[in-house]
Amino acid sequence: MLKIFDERQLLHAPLRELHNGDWAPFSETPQRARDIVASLGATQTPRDFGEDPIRAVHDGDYVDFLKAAHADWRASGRTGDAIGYTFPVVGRRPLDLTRIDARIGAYSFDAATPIAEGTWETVYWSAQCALTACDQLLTEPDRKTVFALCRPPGHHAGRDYMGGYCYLNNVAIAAQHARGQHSRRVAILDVDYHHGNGTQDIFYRDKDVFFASIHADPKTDYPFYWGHEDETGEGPGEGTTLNLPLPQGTAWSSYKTALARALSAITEWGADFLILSFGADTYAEDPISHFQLQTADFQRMGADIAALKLPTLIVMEGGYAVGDLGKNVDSFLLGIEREA
Ligand code: SP5
Ligand code: ZN
Repeated sequence: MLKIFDERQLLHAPLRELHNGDWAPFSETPQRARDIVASLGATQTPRDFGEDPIRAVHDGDYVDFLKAAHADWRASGRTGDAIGYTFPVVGRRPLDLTRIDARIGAYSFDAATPIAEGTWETVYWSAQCALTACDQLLTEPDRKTVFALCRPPGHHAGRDYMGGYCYLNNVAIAAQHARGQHSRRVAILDVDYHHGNGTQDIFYRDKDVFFASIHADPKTDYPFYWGHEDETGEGPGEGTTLNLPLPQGTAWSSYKTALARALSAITEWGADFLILSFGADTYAEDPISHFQLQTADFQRMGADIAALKLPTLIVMEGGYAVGDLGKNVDSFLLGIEREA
């Protein structure tokens, strides 16, 4: 299986995040990607598609903000990573605010997503990674699956906001490329422990992209405000969003039932291209999550997904059990390859 990764994705390394009322070490570390790379074998570097496909999903002012935010932070006399502390609660009037704290709050929904010196370069190459993998799958018909080792992850990022360690929405950027350039009927399946609120938000009113997510119930888990069962899409997109929240403690025996539901919804909808938001934070030993999947369960998950026989782009999202991350990704890819 072709695997895409770029060393520049290691540059972004914020020190800390606000969590449960206190500072905590930043969980989304470069070591995550190193751990996966170490067990993947050979990877290829991405092509450079430029900013156009990024700007096809994200608002231009948000992208401009991301590129300049760290320098703006330093210019206002700060040290360390740029991080917001005030967020507009309801709606965001187009105010002409210049202070970095006002702007960073307006473009983020949590204080767990700092901007460090190498952040733009890292998120740029992470997006190129998804685009390259997607393009290979579209242009080389012999390929059934390609893995994009995206880091940082992307599924919490919306058109004009960051959050949950995510800045650019890698799967949305790839989905837009697949439908825009290649007229594909795209379904996105999100199996990260956390609900993919950014992806949902981007396609919520879109009838041509199906979004299904299996995740920890937002009544108890981050990101709290999205991912509830009654969120099913809006306007023309009504019925093209499927949320399957599961309780903390969920193991494979009940996870697989939800997975089967998501997969049959994708089949019924008539997708001809599948993009997977793959998070390994459903693992029993994940330090920030509360499901009970074992390493061997990822192989089962991969096999069930590959049984759809759709061209499948696998995009890395979360997973924080450094040390076991590589073997969990391997187990998943093995399941995909054996069945494909
Ligand atoms: C992509 C993804 O999996 N994002 C998850 C974001 C979850 N943020 C809320 C939980 C934060 C827990 N942080 C604990 C820090 C200890 N190092
Ligand atoms: Zn996650």
